[in-house]
Formats: sequence, structure tokens, C-alpha cells
Amino acid sequence: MAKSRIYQPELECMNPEERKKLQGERLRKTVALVYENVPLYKERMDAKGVKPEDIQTVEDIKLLPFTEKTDLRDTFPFGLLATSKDNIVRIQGSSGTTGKPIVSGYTENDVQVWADMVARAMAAIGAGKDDIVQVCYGYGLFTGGLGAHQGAEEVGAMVVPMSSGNTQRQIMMMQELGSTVLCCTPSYAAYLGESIRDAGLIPKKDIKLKAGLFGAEPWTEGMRQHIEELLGIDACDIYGLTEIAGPGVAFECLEKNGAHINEDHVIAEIIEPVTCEQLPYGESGELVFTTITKTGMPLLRYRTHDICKLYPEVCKCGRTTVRMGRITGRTDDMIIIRGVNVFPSQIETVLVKTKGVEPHYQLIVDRIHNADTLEVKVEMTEEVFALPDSTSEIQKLQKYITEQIKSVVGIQTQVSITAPKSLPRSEGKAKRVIDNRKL
Ligand code: DLL
Repeated sequence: MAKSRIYQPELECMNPEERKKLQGERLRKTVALVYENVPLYKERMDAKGVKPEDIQTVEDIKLLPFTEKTDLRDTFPFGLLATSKDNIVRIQGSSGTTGKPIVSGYTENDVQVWADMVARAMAAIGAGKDDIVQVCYGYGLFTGGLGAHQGAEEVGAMVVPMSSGNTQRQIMMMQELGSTVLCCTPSYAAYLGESIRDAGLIPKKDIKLKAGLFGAEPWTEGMRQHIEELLGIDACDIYGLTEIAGPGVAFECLEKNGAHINEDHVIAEIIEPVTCEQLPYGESGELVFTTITKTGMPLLRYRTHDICKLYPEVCKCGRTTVRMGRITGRTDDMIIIRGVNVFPSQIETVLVKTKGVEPHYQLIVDRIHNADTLEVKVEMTEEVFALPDSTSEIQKLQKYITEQIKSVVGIQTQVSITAPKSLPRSEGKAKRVIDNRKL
């Protein structure tokens, strides 16, 4: 495997002051584009009394309105496009707060920008022409599979588009083809590592993996060590979100010291989540992105609800981009189960529509053998409880709710129907989610 490289050094190692100027120019163009073409932004800027010409430098970003996931939902599917639909060549999506996914439209330019961002991540872990990149992120609306795929192709690697699941087949292909780079969620990487060990295979001998790009869910330094030991590889973080560009918005180099944000394509801010005031570097707050090169669905000050810190110090690798620390939490109630974003409200929507159960529920999240599990505990009604044959009714309810959740959220859950009034009541905020995962 090649040594770690810098894919676009002229941009990744740019003088930070020069980069700020570039960001300012690109921001000006983006603001003009959305003001002209996206009614939501025109209305919001007008309401704040801000005109496109008020935005001259990066600092002026503070004047701009924020964008929320609900804005994408309310304008679903094409209301935020800044171009005509025929210029959109790809749709990607992820779960929103209701059953409807939120989608983002990408132009040819946007797909290329995204591929370049992932290519930078690939080069940073040393992936290149000689490598075989096994992609076990899901392919489809989720950005993981296609995102990693494009980046690997961009650096000339051989891509194995496995998609997620089927661990035995993943291991067999990895062994037979001699895959050198792995792309998947960190929890799946650990699970694969344990399965490889349990199969009696020896990393570096039977398995040729050297490095991996892991993301789509929060993970820790402890998890990194675990994966590195199990697989004998360098495990690096990759961050992203559908709304901005999927994986590759930020990526770690082999210094493993925070993820480099691709600042020539996005402007990152940290805000205090209640007052929405910008916070200085080094302080923990909510991460906000403005896209400055997208032409399909550019977003101004998109609130990710992810909590982290930003670090401006130049990295030993030579890149001058600001780095983001690990995501330490969220300012909303989104949970990530096996890489899938889940909002308790989606599950609630299913439960309130189901006859025979009350909308009293709890979601118990756990991690068993590195696979996330989600148990949905919900109370049956007094009527069901009083039925002479309540057992068969409970089984029917269990099956029905499991299927409904699967179709709305896209994940398998274990549904437990509990007795009336058996779940804890709260006088304040209901504690709906109990997350027992030790990351
Ligand atoms: O998860 C994109 C992605 C795919 C990133 C593959 C990395 C690898 P969404 O499904 O839209 O997109 O979910 C985005 O996932 O706001 C974070 O909460 C979380 N997330 C993504 N990457 C990381 C990471 C993809 N490296 C949401 N660490 C984001 C922690 C992450 N959380």
C-alpha cells in the first residue's frame, strides 16, 4: 500500500488566509445563487433585512439565516433546489424526523466535489492505485456506499462494492481478493474483526487489510484501538451527512488527531445551540455547515445538531484545514442504530396509529457483539390486557409493529408489549431513550 498522500495539496495545504479569501468569494456566489433561486432563502434573508451584497467575507456569514432538517422535510423533495431538476443527476437521502426521508439533489458538479472530498480521505490513509477497497457501507439512498465507492475510484483503486451485511461473504471476498482497505461503520469493523478472529484467520497473513475509513456513527479512541488490534490496521475517522455531501465532509489523516474539514467546499462554524451565537475555536458546541461549491442544493448555515469542537492548529501532516474533534453527542434526540439515523418520533408515529397499544413507550438501545440492538417497549391497552386470549393478540401486535417500524425506519427492532401502566411515567420530559451502549 502506498504511503499517505495529499490528494490536492494546493487546496488542502493552502495558506489559511488565502483560504479565507477563497471561502469569502465562494460564499458570495452561493448566497447570490440561493437568493435568486430558492424561495425559502429569499424569504428568510428578506425577513432579516439581509441582501446578497451584504455578504462580502466569511465573517459576514453570521448575518445569514440557519437551515434545519425540518426545512428539508417541509420542502420535500425539490423545494430547496437552486437549479432546475434536469441538472440533478443523483438523489441521496437519509431518515428525517417522520417517516419521509429527507433527500438532497446533486448536480454533476456536486458529485465530482464529493468524489474529490472522499478521494482526499482515501489518499490520506494511503489508498491508491495498488489498493483493493472493500466497501461495506450500504449502497442506495444512504450516502455511505456510493460515497466511499466514488472516492476509491477517484484515486484509481480497485473497488469491491459489497454493500452491508453477510459477514461470512465479506470475509471470504476479503480473503480471496486480498482487500487492503475497508470502509464501513466502526461497529461493523469491530464485528468483522471479531468474526475474522473467531474463524481462526490471522490479520496481515490471511487478511491483507492495512487501513480503514470508518464513520456514519459516533465512536471513541477505545473503539479505534480495538479495531486496530483486531484487524492489524490503521483505523481513521470519516465524517459527513447527506445534506452536505455524505462521507468526506471531514476525514482523519494518519496523525489520527481530528478530522480535516474540506474547507474549500464548506464553511464550518460552532454555535451555542440555544442562543445560536458563534463560539470560538476549542469550545464545544453545535456544528453548522454552509456549502460553498454545491450547485444542486446549496445550504446556508445547516444545523447538524452534532456536538464537537474545532481545532485550527496546522496538523503535522501539512494540511492547514481546521479539524473537528469527535462527535460527543447531539442537541436533538436522533440516535444512530447500525449506521441508520433514527428519531424516536418516527417510532412514535407508528405506535400512535396502532390500535391495541398506548403511546407509552421506551426505546432501549444496546450493543451486543458490536451490533446495535433496539428494543421497543410499548404498553398494551387495558382492553387487550383483559382479553381472554391476550397472548395471541400480543403476538399479532408484536409482528405488526415490527413490520411497520421496519417499513418506516428501515431497521429491525425487537418489540416487547408490556402490561398497562408498567413503563415509568415522568412529570417532566419523558425519558424515551435508554442507550446502554458503551462506545
Ligand atoms: O452517515 C454519511 C456517512 C456515511 C459518513 C459513511 C461517514 C461514513 P447521514 O446518514 O445523513 O450521513 O447521517 C449523518 O451521522 O450528522 C452524525 O450524527 C453521524 N455521523 C456521520 N459520520 C460520523 C462520524 C452519513 N464519523 C449523521 N462520527 C451526522 C460520528 C457521525 N458521527
